[in-house]
Amino acid sequence: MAFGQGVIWYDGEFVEWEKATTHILSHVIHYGSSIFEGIRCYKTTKGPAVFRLVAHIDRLYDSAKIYRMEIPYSKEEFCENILETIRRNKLEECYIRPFVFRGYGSMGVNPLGNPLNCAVAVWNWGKYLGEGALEKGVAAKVSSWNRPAPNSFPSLAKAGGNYLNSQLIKMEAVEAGFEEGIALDSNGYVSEGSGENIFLVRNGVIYTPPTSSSILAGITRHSVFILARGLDIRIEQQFIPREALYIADEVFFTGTAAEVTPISKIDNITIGEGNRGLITKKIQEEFFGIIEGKIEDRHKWLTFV
Ligand code: PPE
Repeated sequence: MAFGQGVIWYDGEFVEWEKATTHILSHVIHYGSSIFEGIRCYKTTKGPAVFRLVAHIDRLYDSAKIYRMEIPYSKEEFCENILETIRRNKLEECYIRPFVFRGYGSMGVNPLGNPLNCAVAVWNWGKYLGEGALEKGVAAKVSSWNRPAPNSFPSLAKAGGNYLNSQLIKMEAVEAGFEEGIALDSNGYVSEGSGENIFLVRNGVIYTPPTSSSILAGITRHSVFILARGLDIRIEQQFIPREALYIADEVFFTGTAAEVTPISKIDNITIGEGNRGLITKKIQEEFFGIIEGKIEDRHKWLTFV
């Protein structure tokens, strides 16, 4: 099913794609009041399987809690709705977008008088950072836009409004001829990409910014921690100064959409040899091995559809 086709689960019912609409005076349209997830379903040798479904649903409910949204379904029901949406659309692999938003009722910043709407859409979504990105890597630019300061926009909530900041980062990068932007936190330390977490490798050790650097606590990021430990590669969370990126042996992005994508150049400085590094490749092999069903799913990351 391509983007624009099939059925969408919307407030407890399956509706045709073009009928899944909301009023233009919905709260979310004016004030960015939504929370969402991005999940991938992969075609494995044993049939379609969703990667880390429970972890994503837990994060959705965490985002809801931060924004005082009472989702009227249990986590189990939400998971089942996702699986059923994939089945009804007869997809072997897809991107899954569950979301919850403040709907139509009243205007004004106070969201509490508006209904909460819930939906799940699925579609085929190819390579996020372009064809060949997983092998060759992408060029990135340190953004002139920072991530929000602590206690401004909560970065641990995956909220629609946060993505205005991401859009500024992405547009600046793309208009300057780069595939992606890398934002610093409000103290000037490396934070993350517009829609990805970031890792660097130096002298055989992997480093990534801590959650206190205004990052989204990525589920792919968490998976990399577990894969690295399984490979006996040391991995540390620490504040990362911008210039550490330039002198790293390898740098890579992680995310549901971006998966594990090497970064070959930052601010036109070549990283390492300028191609996918050895540790990045090892992490990719483990990651893609598990999601394709070629390596045993020893961490129970797959939910079969
Ligand atoms: N940081 C940000 C800001 C972010 O949006 C994502 C996911 C991540 C880190 C990585 O998180 P995780 O997917 O749990 O490993 N970005 C989602 C949205 C991308 C989009 O363009 O839409 C995604 O990858 O699905």
